Parts: sequence; structure tokens; C-alpha cells
Amino acid sequence: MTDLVTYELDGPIALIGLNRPDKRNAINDGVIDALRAAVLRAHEEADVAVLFGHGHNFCAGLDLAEALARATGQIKPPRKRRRHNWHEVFDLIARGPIPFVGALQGAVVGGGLELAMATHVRVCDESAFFGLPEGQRGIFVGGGGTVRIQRVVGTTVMMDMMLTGRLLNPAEGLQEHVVRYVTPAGEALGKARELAARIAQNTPETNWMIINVLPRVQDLSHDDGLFLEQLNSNRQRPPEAEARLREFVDGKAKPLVAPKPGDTR
Ligand code: 1HE
Repeated sequence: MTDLVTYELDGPIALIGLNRPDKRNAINDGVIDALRAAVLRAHEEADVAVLFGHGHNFCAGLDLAEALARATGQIKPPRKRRRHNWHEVFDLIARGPIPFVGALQGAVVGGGLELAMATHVRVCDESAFFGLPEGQRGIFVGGGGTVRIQRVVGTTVMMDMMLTGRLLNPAEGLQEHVVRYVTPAGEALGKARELAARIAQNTPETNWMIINVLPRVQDLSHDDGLFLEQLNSNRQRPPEAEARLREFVDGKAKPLVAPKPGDTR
């Protein structure tokens, strides 16, 4: 049997690939377990990870055949109550120690969109489309979409996608902040790796703060948000931060270059 999720380490970057292209990378229990293992491994040995789908689609969401088998009692429910598997694994991505870059193409739908939205920076190519077809399948989102997708695209857009089944194209995805970069067909993974390499140049400490403090502050009041920001910005700075501050003060830091119009660097 081939691996349901592939894992590769390229220097500081872990490459994690959903690998059921014949089923459009639909997520079954086996995929979730393999994804958890890959994410935990990346936490241990990488500074940043890229999540992508093998084949022409990122992910067709929940494995509907498995869902049907579960609904008809062919698959037994877990013996003990526990945190919903998908929530646990997607939160390991969204609120773990390292940033994730999502590389998206083809179908990014249902649970596939929920998974994509757990990554921190998202790139798609021009073949991508985004949707929440749960309404058409008689089910509801279950991979954190009510929280994560709704906060990014807003209630109006998510409501429309769920009620009418409207699919978004890459330009609409860009407009609604589903993605930040759109590439020509077949180039999303390359762009994601390039961005990951850039992210890996930050200190791990700052990357951790960015991905862990920002979403929590979003959940807080103005006052508590500023307090949490203060706690983090006043933390004891690691020696690496001191070296970087000195680099700038000594005129040795790489200059910031303003983007030209239309530039998506
Ligand atoms: C699948 C799945 C799947 C494909 N579960 N097997 N997700 C959806 O409602 C999307 C369902 N999928 C589709 O609409 C289409 O497959 C795609 C638009 C993604 C791709 O179309 P296409 O023409 O390239 O492929 P296909 O011929 O439809 O499918 C190829 C195979 O993949 C076929 O299996 P085969 O054995 O007949 O070859 C399909 O059955 C299989 N396949 N998608 C199972 N999703 C925790 S809450 C989250 C809730 C949700 O995610 S709801 C959204 C579910």
C-alpha cells in the first residue's frame, strides 16, 4: 500500500503531501492518522512545512464513502468520547510550533478547504476552486470551518458558499483572503517552497509568536489583546534576536525593497 501522506525533509522545510490522488485526496481516517504523524514529525525536525496534494487536486474533503459506511453502521463509532480527530490534527497545524504554507490546486472543497485554511500562508495555481458543498451532501462542516473559514472570509461569503454551493475561482479566492498568491498552473508548490524558504529565515521564536499570538489576539477584547501583545513583545529576547538587531544597527542587514506595482514577492 502506498503512503496516504508523504513526508520529505528539505533542509529546514518539511514537505507533507496528501497522497490519494485516485480519490482526489479525500480524507478518510487513515489520511487523518498519517497526517497527524507527519505534522508531529515536522514539529520535531523542521522550521517550516509545506502542505500540498499529489495529483491534480489539493483535496476533495471528507471521504464520502467512509462517511456513508459510518452513517449506516458499517464502521463502529469510537469506544470512548474524545476530541474530534479533525479538530485535533488541524489545530496541530494551525497552532503548533512551526508555520505551514499551503500549496493548492484543483478541488479545494469541504474538509479540503478547512484543512487548507489551517495553514498560515496559502498559494494556489489557476486551476484551483474553493467550495463548501456540505449543503449538497446533507451534512455540515466539521473541520473547524465555522471558526477558521468564517473568520477569514466573513459570514456573508461563507453563508453564500454553504447555502448556494457557490464555488470561488482563484481571483475570488484572492479577494476573500482564501489565498494570498496565485500562480500559473502547476507552479503553486514551487512558489510555496520559495515562501517557506523565506519564512525559515526568520527566527523560530518569532515565527512561533506570529502563528500563536495573532489568532489568540483575534479572539480577545482590545484590552486583553494589547496585554497579550505586551507580554510577548517584552519576552526575554534570545541571543539570535540580539545578533539580528546588531546586524541592522551596524548597517549589515538586508535592505527592505518596496514592491513594484503588481509584484507579488
Ligand atoms: C471521492 C471523493 C470524496 C472524489 N469522497 N471519494 N466533498 C465533496 O462533496 C466533493 C466530492 N468530489 C467531487 O465533487 C469531485 O470528485 C471533484 C470535483 C473533487 C473531482 O472531480 P473529478 O471528475 O476529477 O473526479 P471524480 O470522477 O468525481 O472522482 C474520482 C474518484 O474519486 C471517484 O472514485 P472512483 O473509485 O469511482 O474512481 C470518486 O468517487 C472519488 N472521490 N471525491 C470519496 N470526497 C468533516 S466535515 C467535512 C465535510 C466535507 O468535506 S463535505 C465535502 C465532500
